Amino acid sequence: MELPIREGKLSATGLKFGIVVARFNSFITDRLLAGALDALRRSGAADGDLEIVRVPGAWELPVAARALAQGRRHDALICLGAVIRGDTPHFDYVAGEAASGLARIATEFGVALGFGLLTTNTVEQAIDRAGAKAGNKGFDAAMTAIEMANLLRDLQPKS
Ligand code: INI
Repeated sequence: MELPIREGKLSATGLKFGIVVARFNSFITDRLLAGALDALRRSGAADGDLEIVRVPGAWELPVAARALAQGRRHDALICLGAVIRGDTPHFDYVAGEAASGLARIATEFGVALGFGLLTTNTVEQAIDRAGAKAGNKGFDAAMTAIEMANLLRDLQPKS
């Protein structure tokens, strides 16, 4: 007997995306954005269905994502930022608040949200995850957003 497994397909055709990008550490976040756009276009998204919102830093990602979620114009959100550890505890506050704020929005609004926030100890680790040795976290976040948008649509009660 075939098991009734539900999983989201990886097609972005006809889906609308809101992408929130932090400007802080833009030499990294620009690469994350390029990765996300590459994933969306290669999966069938049209440029006219993409809305890009820039915010000062990762700490501002949740409030902008919340505004987009409230607008309900998008099938999925993708949030991109890079928090790199310095010598002070600032890192923990920015990274922690950004991550928990985004998780709260995803669950509260039931919206597909690709979490593309890098939290690294060094600049080199961030570079590696923004298109160098360890893939591109922006690309991965966009693919997750596509899959979750399709899955959540499929899980909606049928009227
Ligand atoms: N914002 C980041 O996106 N990454 C960081 O590494 C970072 N550090 O290290 O300070 C950072 N700080 C700014 C923060 O996100 C807010 O924009 C700022 O505090 C103004 O509210």
